[in-house]
Amino acid sequence: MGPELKVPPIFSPIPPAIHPCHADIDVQTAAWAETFRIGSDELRGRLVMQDIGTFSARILPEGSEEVVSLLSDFVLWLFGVDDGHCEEGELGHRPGDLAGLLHRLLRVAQNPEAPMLLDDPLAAGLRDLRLRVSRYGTPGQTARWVDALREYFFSVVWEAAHRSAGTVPDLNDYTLMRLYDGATSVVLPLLEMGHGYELQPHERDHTAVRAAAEMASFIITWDNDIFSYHKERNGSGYYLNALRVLEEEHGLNPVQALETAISQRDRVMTLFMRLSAHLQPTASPQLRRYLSSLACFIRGAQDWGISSVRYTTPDDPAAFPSVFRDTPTDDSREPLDIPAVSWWWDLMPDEVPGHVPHLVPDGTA
Ligand code: 3E9
Ligand code: MG
Ligand code: MG
Ligand code: MG
Repeated sequence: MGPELKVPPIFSPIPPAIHPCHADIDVQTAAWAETFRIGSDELRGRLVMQDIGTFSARILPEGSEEVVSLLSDFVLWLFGVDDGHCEEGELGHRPGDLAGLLHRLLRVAQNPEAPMLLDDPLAAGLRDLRLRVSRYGTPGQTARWVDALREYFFSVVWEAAHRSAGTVPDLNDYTLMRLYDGATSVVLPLLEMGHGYELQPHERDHTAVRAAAEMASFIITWDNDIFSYHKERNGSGYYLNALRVLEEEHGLNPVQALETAISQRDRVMTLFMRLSAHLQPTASPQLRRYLSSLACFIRGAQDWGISSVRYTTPDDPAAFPSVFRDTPTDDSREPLDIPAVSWWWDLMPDEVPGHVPHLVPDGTA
């Protein structure tokens, strides 16, 4: 355990917002976790204190109460998998066995009537989540949610391979893994359901729109890596986050790694804002809502990240800011030197001479 790392105020150009029902949703999610007995008694006892309902209320501040509640139960369930099996459980060191269990869970998500994992609390919780997803989403959105779970599961198996070998991936591999293993992409279908619309594939799957969603995932997970570094580094097991990757890849100390991670997320944040503004004028009302929900997701994760006891760890307090700043530490328009995502910067017409992306259904920008 090294000296405490002080996190400075982080750049956030997005205003905070919260659903008025946040307190009720926190209480309902605690009851849901108890009904389905998600995680061990000890893990569940911790999760229900972490304001996960409040987090969901920040992600969908104007969403329907039923979907905010569904999202909240789902995020708690995800922590049941991520903490319970991957980071604190034995399966997290056995990628093959973890892949088997996750495939069985996927089958339950896809076919809740399948008589599988009948004594497994996570499977029972997932059946309930799936029924509610199909109540508030279309068949297409439900299928999308199952596919997103699959990509999250695939990435945590990759992460488990590193955990079992005690290795740290390079920055490019870590960036790619982190677009999925932070479980951000599984939340995306619920952003649509929360407002009762379905994005048309020619918009949702347009390269620039997918890139905006990926940028949101990058920012949310880099912010998580910054705010969870204290909990993760001081925990007893293997941990993997952007700061550790930067320390290993560039031989940085934690202070330098923090500075680098902040500059990376600032560059992506400024690009996200520019790309969003560029897409807005030609976007459908649904796409405008979706882009705004991505922004709420980013800001909600920030507000939750600096305040939940999950990260502040009152018994061994993290050194967190209480405010955000309104200017980036790095406003460079140069792409990050990370091949998996450097193409994001090609999407801005005024920044790449002669290149004009607009919303057309060909999937290219
Ligand atoms: C996040 O990474 C793990 C996810 C499974 C948590 C569930 C949260 C969401 C779906 C919303 C996305 C929010 C984030 C990433 C804060 P990690 O580093 O294991 O999370 P931890 O809380 O342990 O730092
Ligand atoms: Mg994790
Ligand atoms: Mg974790
Ligand atoms: Mg973390």
